[in-house]
Amino acid sequence: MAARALVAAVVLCVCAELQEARGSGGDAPHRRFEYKHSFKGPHLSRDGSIPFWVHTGSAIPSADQIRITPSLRSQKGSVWTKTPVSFEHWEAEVAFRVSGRGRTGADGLAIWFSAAQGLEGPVYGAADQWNGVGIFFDSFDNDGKKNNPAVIVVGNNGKLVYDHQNDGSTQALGTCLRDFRNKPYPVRARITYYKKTLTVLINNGFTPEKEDYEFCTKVDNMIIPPTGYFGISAATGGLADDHDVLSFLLFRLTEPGQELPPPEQEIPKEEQDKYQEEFQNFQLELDKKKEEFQKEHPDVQGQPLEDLYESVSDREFRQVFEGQNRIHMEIKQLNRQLAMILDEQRRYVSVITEEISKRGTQSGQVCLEPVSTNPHSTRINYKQNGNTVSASVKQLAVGQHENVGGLGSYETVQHFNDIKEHLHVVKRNIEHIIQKNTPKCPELPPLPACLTMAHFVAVVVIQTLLFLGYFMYK
Ligand SMILES: [Ca+2]
Ligand SMILES: [Ca+2]
Repeated sequence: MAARALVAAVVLCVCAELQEARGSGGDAPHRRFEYKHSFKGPHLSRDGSIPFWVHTGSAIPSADQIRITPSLRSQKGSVWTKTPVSFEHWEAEVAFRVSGRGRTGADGLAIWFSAAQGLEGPVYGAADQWNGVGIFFDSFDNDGKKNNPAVIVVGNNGKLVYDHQNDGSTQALGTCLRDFRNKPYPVRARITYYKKTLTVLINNGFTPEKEDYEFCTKVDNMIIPPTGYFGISAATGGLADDHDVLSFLLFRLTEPGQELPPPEQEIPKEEQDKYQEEFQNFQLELDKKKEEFQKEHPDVQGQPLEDLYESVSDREFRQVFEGQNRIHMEIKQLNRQLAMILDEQRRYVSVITEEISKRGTQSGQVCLEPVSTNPHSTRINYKQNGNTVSASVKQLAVGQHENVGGLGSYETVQHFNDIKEHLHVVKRNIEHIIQKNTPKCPELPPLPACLTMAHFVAVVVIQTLLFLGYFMYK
């Protein structure tokens, strides 16, 4: 019940906020919702009781309404606030339905503010000789004046006996004719008691518009007890209607400029404990119902309904997750390839280092074969620059070694650049040394002369003579 009460309170508070907005302009009084003197669906009642309210007679609370009387003969029922109210100004909004098969119905419904709870009696199911005010929705035309259904306001100081036979017409402080039976939407009554004036507005239930109120009646200089109980009662007679109340919302009114009353004190510990117990019972019942559902539907057993379908946000999460997984796999693949490349490089470097150190130990100096393929070049001695080359290669090896240890992407790239630079240094050194120390080709000794001028002239002369002789012969 506690959970329900709290839910109802939250729902009602939202309504109250909306109502506040309505009443916040101009000279309108400040409205504050009073959940302890109100009720409303959809969790109005769960176990047959109404939080903060008592019910008697034929009244049957359900989740979304209270049936004050069923459409049976001679029924009486009522609901009353458990605690008295002592607001100087107030406003009550009541939504109800009066429905029956007959063209006329009976008896009617009453909204009360009286000094005592009129738990049972002859006046629309509540006690007569009340001290306060009753707003009656009289369905049945007892006096035959064809002026029912009607709304009448009757005040009482606790001594007056209601004139039922005349539909209270002799006692009415205000009245209006309204047919409130069998309407498509709930009928609503807004009763305002402000500055000793009681105003009744009626929404006739022809439209779903909740604020569609019409003026019914007004009573000036209305004196009511400073403290009293709110109640709703109903009765049937020979004819019978269903009298259903959907909500009762009470607002405390405060004049503009007046200090707002202090907020309600905290819930007493006794009530807190009670609510806690109710809440636990509610949870147990819920678990029980879940089990029953699973037994009845074994095909979805162990599989909560909400897991059967993927929501939009779930799908987005899944896609992001899958995308990240793919990126992760790609990075891993790249990492593996990089490791292979680095491994290969390390092998080359170690071969070079080995070779250099071997040569170094052989001659005490670092010597390398020239890179050039010039057939004339001979062995080159890198005596002067050997140390630099060796250092570079060693550094290269160290860098390479560090690389293998840490394969972080950025560091790896850095190391690669380092290696590249070192290799360039090595290359430059080698080129420099080659340029500096390349030996020139030895000059060849002059070949011995095999043809003298005299021989040459003699041969030419002989050839000329032979040529001339040949022509002469011809
Ligand atoms: Ca009547
Ligand atoms: Ca009448």
